[in-house]
Amino acid sequence: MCGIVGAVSTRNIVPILVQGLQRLEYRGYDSCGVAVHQGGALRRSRSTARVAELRQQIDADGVASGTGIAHTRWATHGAPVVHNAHPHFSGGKIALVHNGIIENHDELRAELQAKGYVFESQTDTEVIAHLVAHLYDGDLFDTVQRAVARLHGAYAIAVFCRDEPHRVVGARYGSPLVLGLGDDADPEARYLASDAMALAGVTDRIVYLEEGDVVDLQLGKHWISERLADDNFAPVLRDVKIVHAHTGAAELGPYRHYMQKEIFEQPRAIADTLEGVEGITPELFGDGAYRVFKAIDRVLILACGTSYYSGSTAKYWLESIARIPTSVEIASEYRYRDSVPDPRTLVVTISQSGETADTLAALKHARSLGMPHTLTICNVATSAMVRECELAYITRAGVEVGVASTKAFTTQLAGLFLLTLALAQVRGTTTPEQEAVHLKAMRHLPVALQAVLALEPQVVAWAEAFARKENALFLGRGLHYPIALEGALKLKEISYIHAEAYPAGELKHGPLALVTSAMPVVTVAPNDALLEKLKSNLQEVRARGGELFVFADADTRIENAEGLHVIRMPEHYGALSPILHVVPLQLLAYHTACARGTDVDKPRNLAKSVTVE
Ligand code: HGA
Repeated sequence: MCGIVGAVSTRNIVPILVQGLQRLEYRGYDSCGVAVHQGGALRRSRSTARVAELRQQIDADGVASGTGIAHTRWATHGAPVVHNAHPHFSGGKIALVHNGIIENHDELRAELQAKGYVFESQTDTEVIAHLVAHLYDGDLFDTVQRAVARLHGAYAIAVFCRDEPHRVVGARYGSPLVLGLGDDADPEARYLASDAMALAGVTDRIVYLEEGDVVDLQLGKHWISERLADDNFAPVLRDVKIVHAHTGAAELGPYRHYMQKEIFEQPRAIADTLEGVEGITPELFGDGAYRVFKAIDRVLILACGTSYYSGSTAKYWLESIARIPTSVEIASEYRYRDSVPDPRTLVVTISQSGETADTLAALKHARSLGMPHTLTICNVATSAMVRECELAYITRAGVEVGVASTKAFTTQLAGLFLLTLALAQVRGTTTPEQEAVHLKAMRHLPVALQAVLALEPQVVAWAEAFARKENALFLGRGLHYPIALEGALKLKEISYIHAEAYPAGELKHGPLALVTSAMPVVTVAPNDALLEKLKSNLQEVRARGGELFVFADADTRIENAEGLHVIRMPEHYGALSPILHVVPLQLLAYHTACARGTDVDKPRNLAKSVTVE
């Protein structure tokens, strides 16, 4: 999603700004731009093409300076066209980039228009640029503090003023922003970025700004002010952390797309995630986890999208193995719902990036309701989510570039299974022998996943048929119902085929009406306690002429027949079976999308880390 980079330095910082944008590119964006302070004026280049094209445009325009800001935009207000791309200017004096959404933009726009400000875009962001220009009193740091006090909604901003060269001011509330300090090569430089990854190789000295902070960047110095409850600001010191951020620059190797590469990386990602897990102990989740696990008797999982489905799978594990009542909620719903809090709840958030705006807000909401015990399953150790939660399990999926999540999902499942076993241990619902059997099965997962990945050629054959469809149904039962949901989501996200998932027992309560010979029905068929029930559901589909595509465990005795296509999975893998069964669904979505010729790694309208509400 949107990215911000900003800098002040004695050298030309445009290459660093552009490189920063390139590092944030994989998150998805629809336009990009850079603005600098050059020759006593504001200059900018903006584009709806890729950052590589923006770089050429910048070179052609001769944009160069020691003061500048840059942005990748994922439009929320106003179409993805050049005049809506950031940076936005006001009066040839203020240049500003913004991540987030300003909720009172209509009211502010009316107010500023009445004062004579002319708007050139349809964005909510432009109101901030004009507001800063309107309030400007010769001191940008002070002005921004007064301006942000008028904003409702979420923002990370970077702004500079024509009248104050070598000064950039940043502010954050609800969207992430970090300050970077110059390294030995350029000690006077100061940087801003929405993610430390944008500054990888430029500096590893990072200050994570807190909610409400405003930061002043000047050559060789910086100041931070925190926002107080009465909307005044007070100077504050924030720790400098040494952060070895990944560059995100992963090589494609023999793969056609990052998504394919990431599907095939799952055995390694799971092995890395389990590395160092010598046995099950609450401390896998951080110091003090035993005390927390003893103090709770419910679990509330908050997540969005694919992470919501990993949480939905974990509910089955937590209730059946750890015998702990668990609810799973979509973060964007929970944060606004009038719910009944229970202080003896472990609030578990799940997010690949750890910056998902809705999940962060849901976490804060849960805490504000009096639920202090929080744990996150997250792929980014330096993220806001990890910093905000009492306990954490960091998955080691590595950088995930494809917008459609794959290895992040399966490693989340691995982390959630460990959580189940740790809670089961503390609650005495598993014996040491049962725990050892589960752990052994987890350690064998990388090998088991390899066997599933070997099914790719068979999935490719199915994908040809799928590519001609416009609708698909996915069925699963029990633990594999969330896997069917995830399979349908993958197909929607990257192939744009309309897909819906149902627990197979629900078919006859409505969706069976959709089944004709034109409707492929994908079924997840593990050899578990519900197999015979599932077989009856398959009969219901066949009886209506529906065409079945079944991923069946070896011992299910579901055989190929007229209108019934079977891909044989390995032996049933017990409680961990969802981690294996999701893989062919990822492959099916991937190869169907390839056959339809879509932009697999950057599907239309979607972004990687969803940092706006
Ligand atoms: N609301 C602004 C910024 C959008 C954003 O943060 N996207 O991730 C706009 O629409 O330009």
